[in-house]
Amino acid sequence: KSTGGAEDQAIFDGHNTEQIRLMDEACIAVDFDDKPYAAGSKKTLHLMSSIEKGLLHRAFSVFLFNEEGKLLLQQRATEKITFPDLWTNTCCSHPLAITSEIGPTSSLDGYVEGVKKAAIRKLNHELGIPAEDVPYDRFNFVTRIHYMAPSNGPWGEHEIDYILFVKAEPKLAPSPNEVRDIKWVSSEELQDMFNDKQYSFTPWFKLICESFLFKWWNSTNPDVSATEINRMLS
Ligand code: DMA
Ligand code: MN
Repeated sequence: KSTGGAEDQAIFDGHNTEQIRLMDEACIAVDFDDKPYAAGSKKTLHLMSSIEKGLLHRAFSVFLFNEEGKLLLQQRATEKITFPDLWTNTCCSHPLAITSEIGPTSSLDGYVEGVKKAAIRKLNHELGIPAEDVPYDRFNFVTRIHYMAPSNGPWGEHEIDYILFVKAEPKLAPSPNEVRDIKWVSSEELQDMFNDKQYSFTPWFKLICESFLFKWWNSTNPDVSATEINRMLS
């Protein structure tokens, strides 16, 4: 339990109650080949002490483009325990260790199905996007990225991250506990933000932009393997 002993008191000290509660979510621990083998709490899976022991989990990153080809960015809320206040792609989170989000079959197709359902859930939770504005069939699974990044304090990420593109014109009602600000950008405008020192970005968003995003921009058929796991552990 996240509200337990002295150790929890230390790692959660000063953090937001709702964000502490979300650290109890059951995420999916996976092996090096992205095969799920256990449920693990969001807390356990995001402690660098666990990551240093080799724990890895499943995540997703949504890139939502509008009809004009602009990408929706979010600035993470100050309340976020990991990577607060940083600018990043539309929405990131973790599929939960429940049948509908692990996926109906132990295959990449099954996993992608679970991740898309989780993406619809979190686009609503973080940005207030109604499910009908982002229909399941509008999501394109692009590829998977394996990366590791320390955050502040004891926290970090070590994930197999499913990249999803979706084209939509959604209604938006961002949750202030999750999202501080939002911004629609063209590829050129995002390049300008990267050159502007007032903006700081999450490590995974920087990795994805540097490696792939600018050449994939708004593409429905990006030139990348959908089955390989792109290892970005440098
Ligand atoms: C985690 O995102 C997922 C990636 C790809 C870093 P997050 O910290 O925003 O998760 P959540 O919204 O569930 O707190
Ligand atoms: Mn994570």
